[in-house]
Amino acid sequence: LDLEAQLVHAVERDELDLHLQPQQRLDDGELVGFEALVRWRRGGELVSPGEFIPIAEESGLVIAIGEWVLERACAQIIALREMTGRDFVVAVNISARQFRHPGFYATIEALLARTGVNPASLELEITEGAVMEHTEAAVGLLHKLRALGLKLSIDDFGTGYSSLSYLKRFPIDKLKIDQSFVRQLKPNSQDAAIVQAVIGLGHTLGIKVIAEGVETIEQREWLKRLACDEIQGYFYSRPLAEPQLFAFVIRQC
Ligand code: G
Ligand code: G
Ligand code: MN
Ligand code: NA
Repeated sequence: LDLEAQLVHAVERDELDLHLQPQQRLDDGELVGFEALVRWRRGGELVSPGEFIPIAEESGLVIAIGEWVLERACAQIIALREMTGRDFVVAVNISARQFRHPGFYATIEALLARTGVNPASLELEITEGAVMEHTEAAVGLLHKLRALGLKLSIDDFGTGYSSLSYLKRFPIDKLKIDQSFVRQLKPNSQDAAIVQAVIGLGHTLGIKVIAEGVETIEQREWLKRLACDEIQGYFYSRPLAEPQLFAFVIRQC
């Protein structure tokens, strides 16, 4: 059976897991949120979302998988709140097709009503590609989602066809600097110049900036010096499944 045929049953057979990768604020070192990353247990092997999300996107299965992810993310927001008394932000990756799906807004609205989560605890990560096509509709939708109280971020910032003008028109809370700019980050490098420019641009527009793929203390220190707001990456923590996730949170709180 090919991946697509098996993926059809992944949700109903309970083969998906949601791992959460912690995000750290740099000025005080606080744990502030998480990115939700889906995993597929296919038979005995773990299939990476880099492999199956494009198939899900192509076939339309990404709508059902995306709803499952949103549902689980809200359940985790509630569980984390019960455990710590704090509201953490959980960021969910929204694929281009999911974002453009006519039922997307209604799905989000119903989810918030049903679960009762604080909307400010749910962040939607959109890629530049998803918002750059059909710009008028995208702008309208982003404003409607923002009016619900959700957080919005641009994922993989700098790798797409970034048009800087959209940052002015889109109600964005956060830019996520792609890991490709962080990997070889060192003082006086080209990547450092790009990262510094993105942070300056974000801050000028009142947008927070998080750097992804931070693996070393040197990268973290350099980002802190550049006034980057938050980091995410193996240096702080890998994406965590449930028992490790709750242990990590208890250690931080
Ligand atoms: O966790 P990992 O590095 O394997 O993720 C690979 C890719 O899959 C990343 O680009 C990530 O954004 C994407 N991805 C992970 N989880 C989800 C999800 O729930 N929905 C969508 N649309 N993409 C996801
Ligand atoms: O496209 P997106 O930014 O959503 O993808 C995030 C992906 O990056 C996830 O699949 C996650 O597993 C991976 N990731 C998270 N932290 C690190 C890191 O420090 N180094 C590397 N190489 N990958 C990371
Ligand atoms: Mn992401
Ligand atoms: Na990213």
